[in-house]
Amino acid sequence: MAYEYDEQNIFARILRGEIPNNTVLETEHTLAFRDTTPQAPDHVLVIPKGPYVNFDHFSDAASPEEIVDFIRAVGEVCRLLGVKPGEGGEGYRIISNSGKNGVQEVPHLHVHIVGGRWLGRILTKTP
Ligand code: DGP
Repeated sequence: MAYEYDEQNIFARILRGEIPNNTVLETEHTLAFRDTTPQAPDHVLVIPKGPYVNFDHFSDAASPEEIVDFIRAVGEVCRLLGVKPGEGGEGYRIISNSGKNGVQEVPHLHVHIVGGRWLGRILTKTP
């Protein structure tokens, strides 16, 4: 089944400039901005500018240029946040929620980069 992209989702509206955002990085194909409900001192969302619903959609349908730009942007945001372990940072976690079980709230691909505090183990058994 093909993905249907909702042009009215909140990140599409951010990309069209209809809603303000706190930009951390913008490249040709990618935008990174601070999450409005941060779960840690560093909490940045990285999104492709193209209409992709989630990570597997992006993997299937994006061009090589978009994919390289996006992945490089993720690394660059980690550098800008100062969280890269190889450069003296304390580390970070990348999360990309998808669909119902992934509890995805906004249906436009985004990865969360979270850091600035100890994050605990990746998953708990709750609820
Ligand atoms: P999720 O789809 O569950 O992976 O998370 C969506 C995230 O998007 C959530 O952490 C809150 C954030 N968010 C929702 N609306 C806005 C918004 O208008 N601006 C920003 N910067 N973040 C938003």
